[in-house]
Formats: sequence, C-alpha cells, structure tokens
Amino acid sequence: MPLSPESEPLSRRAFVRNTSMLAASTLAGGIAGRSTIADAAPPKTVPASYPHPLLTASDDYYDVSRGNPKPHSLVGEALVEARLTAESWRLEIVADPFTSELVKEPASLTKALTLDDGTALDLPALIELGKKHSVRFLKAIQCLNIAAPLGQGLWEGVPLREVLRLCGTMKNVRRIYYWGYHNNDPKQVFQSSLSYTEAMETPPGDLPPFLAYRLNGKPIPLKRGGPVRLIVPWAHGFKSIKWLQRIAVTNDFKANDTYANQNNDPESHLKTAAYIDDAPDKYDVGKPIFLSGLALAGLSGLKRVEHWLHRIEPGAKSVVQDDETYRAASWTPCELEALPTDWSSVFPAGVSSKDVLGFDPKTGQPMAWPLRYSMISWSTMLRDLPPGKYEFRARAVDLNDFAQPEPRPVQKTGKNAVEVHRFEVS
Ligand SMILES: Nc1nc2c(c(=O)[nH]1)N[C@H]1C(S)=C(S)[C@@H](COP(=O)(O)O)O[C@H]1N2
Ligand SMILES: [Mo]
Repeated sequence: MPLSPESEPLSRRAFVRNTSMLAASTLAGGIAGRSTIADAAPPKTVPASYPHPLLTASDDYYDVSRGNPKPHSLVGEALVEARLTAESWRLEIVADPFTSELVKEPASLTKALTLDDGTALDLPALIELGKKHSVRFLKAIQCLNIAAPLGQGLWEGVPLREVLRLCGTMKNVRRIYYWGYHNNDPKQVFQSSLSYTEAMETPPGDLPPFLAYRLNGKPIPLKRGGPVRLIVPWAHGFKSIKWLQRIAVTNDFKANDTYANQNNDPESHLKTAAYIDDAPDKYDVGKPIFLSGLALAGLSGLKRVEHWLHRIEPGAKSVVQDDETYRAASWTPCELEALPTDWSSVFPAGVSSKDVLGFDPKTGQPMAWPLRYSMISWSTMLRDLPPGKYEFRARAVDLNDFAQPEPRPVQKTGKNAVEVHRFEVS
C-alpha cells in the first residue's frame, strides 16, 4: 500500500524553487564590488525582500497527504459525509479499552464525547473554548523524510489539554492517540500520538500541542487539514494530523505513530538546519553572486548559518563530507533575515504579535530570533570570483555550537545534510 508519497522522487526544494531566481536576478546588478572571495564578516548588503515570506500562502506548501481519494479532493455531499465541512465536523474522544500482559488496566474517562450519543465536539464549541484558551504561533512544517521545509504559517487553536479536560476524570492514561479522516478505510489510517505529559504540561517558554482551526488568520483550508488539524509545535509534520476526527486516551505506553511503523523515530524533534535555494549554475565573471536559503531553528535553536566556498582545482578529487578537505574548511557567517520592524505587516489583520506565543506580551517583539520551530531566510553575496568551478556549502550552527548535522546524523530522526550548490564562473 503506497502510503508514503515522500518516498517518491521529489523535485528538489520544491517549496523554495519559484522565487529564488527572481531574487537573484533583481539583486545581482548594481552592487559595488569588493575584493575578496569570502570575507570573514557577513556581507553588508541585504536584499530588499527575501524570496520566502515569513508566512507561506496555504496553497504554496509542498503537500504530503495520504488517502485515495485524498480527503481534500472531496466535494459536495461526500465532504459533508466525511464530516470535513465547518458545519459537519465532529471530534470524538474516547477511552481505549486496550490491555495486555504488561498493561493490566485499561484507560478510562468519565465523559466520552461520541457521535453515537450526540456529544462529539463540534467546531462552534471548539471556537468558543478558544475564546478563553486560544494559542497562536509561527511554525515551520517540515517532513521527517523530505529534504526541504514544506511551508510556514501562523496557526491558531486550543491546547489539547483544554479539550481533554472536557472529558472529566481520566485514569490510567499514558498516551494520547489521534487520527485524521481516512476514507473510512482501515488501510488508509494515518495516526500519531503524544505522551500524557506532553499533552498536559508545558515547560515555561515552550509551546503546547493544540487543535488548530485557523491558519494565517483564516479558517484552515481543507488542503492544509481543515476544518481542524492537530499541531505539535516541536515535531516533524507526521505528528500534525490533518482532518482531525478522533482521539483515544490509552494506557498503552507505546507510540502508535504511522511513521514509527516506517522506521522513523516517533519522538524526533525538528532539527536546526540550513537549506540552499535553487540558483543558477553559471555566472559571468565580475558579477556578484547572490545565494540564499532557509534556516530552521529546531530543538537546539539557531546561532548562525555559515558557508564554505570551495574552488575545485582541475583534477582534484571530490570532497566528501568529513574528509580531510572538509575538516580543514573555513566557514564564513551568512547574513540572517533581520527581525521585522513592523509585525503588523507580517501577521494578518487582527492578529497582534503580543498574542503570539514566543513574543513578549508587552512589547510584541519575539523573545528569541529566529523563534524556535520557525524558519527565516539567510543570504550571502560572493564577489570577484576568478573564473573556475566552485562548490558552495551552507550549514546551521545551533546554540550548543553544534554544526549541522551533528550531533544526530541518523537520517530517520529527520533528514539532514549539509547542502551543496555547484556553479561555474566564466
Ligand atoms: N490525516 C493526515 N495528516 C497528515 C498526513 C496524512 O497523510 N494524513 N501527512 C503528515 C505528514 S507525513 C506531513 S510531513 C504533514 C505535511 O503537511 P502539509 O501537507 O500541510 O505540508 O502532514 C501530516 N499530517
Ligand atoms: Mo511527513
């Protein structure tokens, strides 16, 4: 059963492709020359606007959805029957009867919310709960198995714990399992899970998992998992289940994630990483070369992005990561996208940055930059390169001074590599 669209060959950096060429061509002219290949200090010329807006338009995400038909292709009566319209959406919350030799007692809750007895949660009730308990925040969606971020949005909703509190007293609950709509076909199930602690408790300054019903100030489009999508701030995409319809509290202590069954680490966190935008592979000698990309601030934060420009001498053997040449490389800091001066022009009308998690509620300024689990652009300008062939590598350095992909090079905890762009100057 082909449940892994991301295992198919993918156009490289699908999400970032479209706009980078434009930025490169607008910026390449009109910049005064300097005389070194790669200065130790970051170049001072910052583009007027980066190729990636902080908020990705909801149709511009790279889509990763299972299902045949894909739930977001349903229309009319089929959509109502699937309970995927604002009016028909319902969420069931039940206790999983599971027991085993190790798990003697099943989970219980005093007030299940079910379709059968008409108590399932509807969208107006969820939005009402949001009037008291809403959270908003800026999150990059990144697939554990795809080598480019999919998009970034301002998500808004209600913490999972507030929704679970509607269910009375819980006993013997160790994990929360949850499912999206899957054409009522067990083979198409896409599911994920959190520990009870992750659902109920949030370290200071950290972000709770939540049931999102708005994206960039509007109802979540069907394509992005609306009407309601579970968003897990720290996790790769597979925890952020689209078309959320069912939650079961369980005493099973094992993760049931669909992704775990495909040899992925179900507890991985977003990684600090840098990505290079597509760029031309040929440049005219004498013209400055603008290169840019995205930097994601993962669990360990982002200190800087740095690049290494390597000139390929004729006949030299090619560089392999961690070989002698690589280890002797000298890395130069890139320019990071500056903190916006006016958040009201970034966020949708009606959303104040003071109400966004990670921002200071008094000043409306982010408490760190970039915000953890979000991404920003980086760039650099190379000047006066003599004719020849070059390799340009970029990597992220986290707040522990670990350079990508240290200390977790295991790919099944999140695809991660130091990307390279090859080009020729003539
Ligand atoms: N119901 C459901 N939710 C899902 C998926 C899915 O196939 N079905 N794919 C997941 C995976 S693996 C990823 S990477 C993200 C992708 O989110 P996007 O399509 O909004 O970019 O959605 C996640 N949520
Ligand atoms: Mo994914």
